Amino acid sequence: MKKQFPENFWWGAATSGPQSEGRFNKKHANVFDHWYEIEPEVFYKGVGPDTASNFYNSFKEDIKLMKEIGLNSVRTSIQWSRLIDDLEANTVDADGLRFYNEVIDEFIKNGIRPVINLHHFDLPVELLHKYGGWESKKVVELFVGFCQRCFEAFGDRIEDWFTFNEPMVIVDGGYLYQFHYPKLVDGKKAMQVAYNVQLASSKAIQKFREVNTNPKSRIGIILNLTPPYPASDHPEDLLASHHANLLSNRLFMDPSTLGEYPSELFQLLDKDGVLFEHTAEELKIIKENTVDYLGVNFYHPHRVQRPSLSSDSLAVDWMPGKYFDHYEMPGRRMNVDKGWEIHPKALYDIALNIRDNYGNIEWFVSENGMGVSREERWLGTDGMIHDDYRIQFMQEHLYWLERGIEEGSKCFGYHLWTPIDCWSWMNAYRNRYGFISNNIHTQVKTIKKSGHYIKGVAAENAVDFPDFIIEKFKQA
Ligand code: BGP
Repeated sequence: MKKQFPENFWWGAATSGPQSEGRFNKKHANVFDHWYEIEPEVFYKGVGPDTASNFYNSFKEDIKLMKEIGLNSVRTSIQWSRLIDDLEANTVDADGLRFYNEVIDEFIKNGIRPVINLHHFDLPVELLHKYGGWESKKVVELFVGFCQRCFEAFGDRIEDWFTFNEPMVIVDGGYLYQFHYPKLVDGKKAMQVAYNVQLASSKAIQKFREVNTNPKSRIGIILNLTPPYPASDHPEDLLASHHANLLSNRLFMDPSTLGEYPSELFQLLDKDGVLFEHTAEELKIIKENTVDYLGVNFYHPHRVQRPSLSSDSLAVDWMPGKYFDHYEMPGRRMNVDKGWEIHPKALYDIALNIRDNYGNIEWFVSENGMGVSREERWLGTDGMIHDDYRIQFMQEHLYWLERGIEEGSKCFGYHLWTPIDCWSWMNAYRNRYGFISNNIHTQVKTIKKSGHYIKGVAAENAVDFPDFIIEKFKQA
C-alpha cells in the first residue's frame, strides 16, 4: 500500500557538530572534549571526539554523498566552541566562520536545506568551570550572545533554526543519572539547569525576533518527547505516568510551545523544595517567546510504574524517581543491540498529543533511528551494508506517522539519525545509525541499503508499506 506524504515533506537526516566534525582547529574544548581528555576510558573502546567522522575536512565529499541518497534537508549544529573566539566578548573566530559559511553554502549548492541547531550538549567547558555551566544565568546571557552571532552571520541563508537539542538530556545526563559531564546527582541543581536552559532557549528566540531580517526564517526547539505508558490501569501506575509526563516532557514542552509551566509542576517542585530560582520578568520572556515550530526526537517509549520506594522514605536525595519507576514490559519488542524498546505507534500518539494539546503546532520528526553494533555483520559481498532492519524500522515508524498526519497532525518531515555514522557521547562508535557507513580507521564512507531506499522514498514523496506491516498494525 503506497501512501503519499504532504507536499514539500522533509526527507533527511540529523547529525551535530561535535559528533561529526572532529576537533580540528577548534579553539575551545566542549564538555565532551574535556571529559575525553581526563577520562578516555569511559568512552566505548577509548574512542573520543577528536576525529569523529572528519566532517571538518571532508564536508564536501560527505555532502555529495548525502545528495546522492536524495536527502532534501539535513540538520547539523554550530559548535559554540568553534565559532566563538573570546567566550566572554563573543567575538567570532575567523576559521570557525569560514568553516560554517562553506558548509552552509555547500549544502545549498547541493540542493539540501541546512537545518541549524545551536546547542547539542556541547557547552564550552570553560563556562562550566568558571560559572557552573547551565546552573548559571551568566551562561544564559553568553549563549544568547553566541546565538546572535549565528543569526547575524548565517541568517541570510538559514531559514530553519533550533535553539537546543534534547534539553532534557542535559538535565538527565549531567545532573541526575551521570551519563554526561559533569555527571552530578543533584535534583535541585537539575531543576535549576532545566529552567536556565529553557530561559536560554526563550531568550535566544527573543534575540532572533530582534535581529532576524529573513522573512522566511523560523525558530524552534528539538525535544525528546518520550511518551510515558503506564504499566497497568491501577490508579498508582496512572499517577506515575502522569508525573513522568510532567517531569520529563512537559518540563520543556509547555514553556516552549505554550509559554507557561504547568501550575501543577510548579507546585510539586515547590512542595519538594526544588523549585528553581526565577523572576516574574523571566517568566514573561518565556511567555512571549514561544517557538514557531518543533522538532521531536523519538527512539523508544517510556514505560512507567508506581515508585518502588515509599514517598515517606528518609534521607533520600530528591530525584524524579520519587514519582515513577521504569517498567520493563514482559514481551516487549526490542532493538537488542541498543537495549531500547521498539514501539512505532508512539509516533502516532505523539502526533495526536501535539494536535490536541499543543495547538496543532507544526512539527517534524527530527530524530528517529536504529543503533546497531557490529554492523559489519551485515556487510554483503557487494561491499554494502544490508540494513533491512533499519528499512523496516523506518517503514514501521512512517506508517504510524502517516496515520497521525491523516488525522490532522501537522508533521512536515522525517529525519533519521543520522546521515553518516557518527560519534556519540559515551557510546562513541558503538551504535551505528547512518544511511552511510563510515570506516573510522580509513574514513571511507559507503552508502548502505537504507541510503538507496530513502532515495526512492524522497523522489516519490511516498512510502510503499509492505503487506506484513499493514497486517501487523491493522488491529492496533
Ligand atoms: C540522541 C542524540 C544524538 C545521538 C542519538 C544516538 O539522543 O540527540 O546526539 O547521540 O541519541 O545516541 P547513541 O549513539 O548514544 O545511541
